[in-house]
Amino acid sequence: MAALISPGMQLTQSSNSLNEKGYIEFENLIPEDCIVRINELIEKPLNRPMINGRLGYIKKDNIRYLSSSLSWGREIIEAYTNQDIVQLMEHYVHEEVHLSNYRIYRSFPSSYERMKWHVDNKTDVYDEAKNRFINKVALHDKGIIMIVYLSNVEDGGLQIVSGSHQWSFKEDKENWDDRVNQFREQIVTFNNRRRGTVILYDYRCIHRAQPFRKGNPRTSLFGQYSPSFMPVGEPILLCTRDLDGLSDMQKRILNFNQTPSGENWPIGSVGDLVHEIGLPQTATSLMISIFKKLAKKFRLWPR
Ligand SMILES: O=C(O)CCC(=O)C(=O)O
Repeated sequence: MAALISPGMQLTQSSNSLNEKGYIEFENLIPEDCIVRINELIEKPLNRPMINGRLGYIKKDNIRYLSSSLSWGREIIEAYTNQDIVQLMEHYVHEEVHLSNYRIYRSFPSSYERMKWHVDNKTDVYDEAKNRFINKVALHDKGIIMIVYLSNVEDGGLQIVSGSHQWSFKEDKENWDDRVNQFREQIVTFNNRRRGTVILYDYRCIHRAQPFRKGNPRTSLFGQYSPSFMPVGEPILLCTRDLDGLSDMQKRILNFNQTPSGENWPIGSVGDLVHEIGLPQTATSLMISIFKKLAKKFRLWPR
């Protein structure tokens, strides 16, 4: 089990832990009332699929992704721009960082969905012609991912290969499923954690979400913070209600005045949406209604 480190810990000590193991874990770094409020803000949209411009969730595999995750309330912005966390990240990376990818999501148990073991020192550019994201590993990229558990997590938690940030970047390799036998002993699993747990890790570490077949869904907040020499990343969409009084640091982290270099991930598929809104049922009712109209027209029904 990973060692818990208190927020009072010195910056250099925390940074050393990141250097040595590739990760660090905090309890109570984000105030409990902020976590409660974020949960209130996201509950409704996490229960309605995004359709025709109405914000909600986008379904991909066994996960619901909240659309425009940063737009639902100021508390979400505060969590993403927490001063202690940003200070630690910049101390570790030796560069200013910015938020390049972000999402709030709810993962459901599944007997067949599995996230690949992977690294995130990469760029992901959307290819319009191929209609998909193209990922390219960037060997010189060194940054941090923050995951905040918004629900208690018993199963299906984050898994990290301890120390792998020290060697993974030597290979131009994003997916590591074929090497699991070589690093099995170094896997650290962040299960049985309370909501509010914050995990920071060097995104060159090999990691994934542990597959889980049963139990409660897991709700998480994910932010990828890249050094300034890396591309801006995803568009950051905010609500004007939340902009007053943002500090210069917050604006910098949120890429104010910068042009995004990509699209928001994920882009939902029509197939997933059809499944999500139960179109087979809708199609059946549509057919029944057409049948009834024809029957009426030809005076077959009602008699
Ligand atoms: O949710 C997790 O535990 C890991 C997420 C992750 O690795 C990703 O989204 O790339």
